[in-house]
Amino acid sequence: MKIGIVMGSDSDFEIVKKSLDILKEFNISVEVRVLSAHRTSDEALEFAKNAENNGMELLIGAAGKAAHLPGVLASVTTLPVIGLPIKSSTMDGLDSLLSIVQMPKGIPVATVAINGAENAALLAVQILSVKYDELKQSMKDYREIMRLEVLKKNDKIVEITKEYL
Ligand code: RP5
Repeated sequence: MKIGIVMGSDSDFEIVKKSLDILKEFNISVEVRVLSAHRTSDEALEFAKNAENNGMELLIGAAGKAAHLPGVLASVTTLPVIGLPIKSSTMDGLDSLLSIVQMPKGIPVATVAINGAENAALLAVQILSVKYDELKQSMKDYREIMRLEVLKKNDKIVEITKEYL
């Protein structure tokens, strides 16, 4: 199974890398590109148009500022597109979030939180798990590990706050 991740600039990579690490945990291979909706629009469109034929089952588009990239990708493919707003400007990423989430009807982009790279990857896994049963089990295991980690943190805080009882 394979997905594509397109980011608008190499300056987005530090955040995008968090998606890659999670996708690796789930054994999902990823084609990664730096393609801007504005600065390399032909190449971005070409990548999205050919994504399905090239074996990709979903796209993540990561961009900041006037973040048109995920919407532009979504306009030329029927693969699901997840938008990852990057905090890369003086507006704290709110510009990116609104640029990505406010798609016109007909061309949806499933938008995660500003810099929410982990959730972009997890949502991708969950979408693919409709088709791949093994991902469903892996996601259940992932959540169980997360649950146990939180409970461990709870135990620690309960212990160090005993004196306030
Ligand atoms: C967007 O502009 C990119 O996605 C990036 O988040 C932002 C800044 O790009 P650079 O000026 O760092 O290349 O297109």
